[in-house]
Amino acid sequence: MKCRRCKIPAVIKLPRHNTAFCRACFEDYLHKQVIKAISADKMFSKDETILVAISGGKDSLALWHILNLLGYQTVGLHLNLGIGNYSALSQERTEDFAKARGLELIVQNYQETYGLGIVEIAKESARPPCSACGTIKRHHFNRIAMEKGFSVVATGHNLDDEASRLFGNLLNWQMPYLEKQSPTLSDNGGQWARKVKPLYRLPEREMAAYAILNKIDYILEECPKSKGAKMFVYKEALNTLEIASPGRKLAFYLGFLKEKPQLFPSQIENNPNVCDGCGQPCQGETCGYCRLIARVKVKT
Ligand code: Q46
Ligand code: ZN
Repeated sequence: MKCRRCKIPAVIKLPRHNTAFCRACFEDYLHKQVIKAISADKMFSKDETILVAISGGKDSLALWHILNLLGYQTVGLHLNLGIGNYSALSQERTEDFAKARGLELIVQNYQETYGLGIVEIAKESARPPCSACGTIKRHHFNRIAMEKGFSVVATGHNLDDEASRLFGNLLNWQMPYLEKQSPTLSDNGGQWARKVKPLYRLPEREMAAYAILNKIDYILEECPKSKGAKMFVYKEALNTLEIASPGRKLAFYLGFLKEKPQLFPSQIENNPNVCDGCGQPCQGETCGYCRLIARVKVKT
């Protein structure tokens, strides 16, 4: 197997592009996909400092690596979810990565903030762990960005994450979620930080290859609370389709983005309500985070 561009031995085959690349050409291709996402969706400029949400996994660490390589100013943000050894290891990987590269990192610990970890919060509020976790993560990304004056928050969601979320939203006809799904969520005229996903064009397999080639030391373990999550079933289903028809995953997601303005002419993300409790974007009067926390005896 030879690299299509320079004809030296290839390190990766990309069936969806009917091609193969050596390391240098693969990295060049991958960086261009990130640049394309940033410019097509007007995610951010080099004048801004980007708050990058870092879980300690391959996608977020690789995103941080790429943004710095491309010359963007960044600060990392790690939320320790309080899930035993998994969270301790995630924080360790993130801190080691930041330290080795001299990058600024903010760490927020759920256990210290609430006196409870995400598993206990989910139990007390009678919510599935991932649902409670997602709500709390979103709140703190927004809150920290607002308090520290960041105009943009970037997350490491890749194509598999976005396509499987779209698949789940369609299977369940979740119209409000479909309307909100986008690689860029508005800052509502500077009221909040913009939320962006610069890896949305890149599948998990390519991000894993990139992380390994760049010797990024990421956490290999899956979160113990992810077991049985529907999202993994949707990812599997899309992977089966991708094998039968390479490129299907990206076409599915890009097709949605193309049709979205016709499907939802007045986009909700450009006109959300403001939560009466915390001042963050929400769809009713009180946001999901404030409703969740009201049900849990957390330290204040
Ligand atoms: S960290 Fe949180 Fe994920 Fe763990 S509890 Fe679920 S949502 S699986 S990305
Ligand atoms: Zn709120």
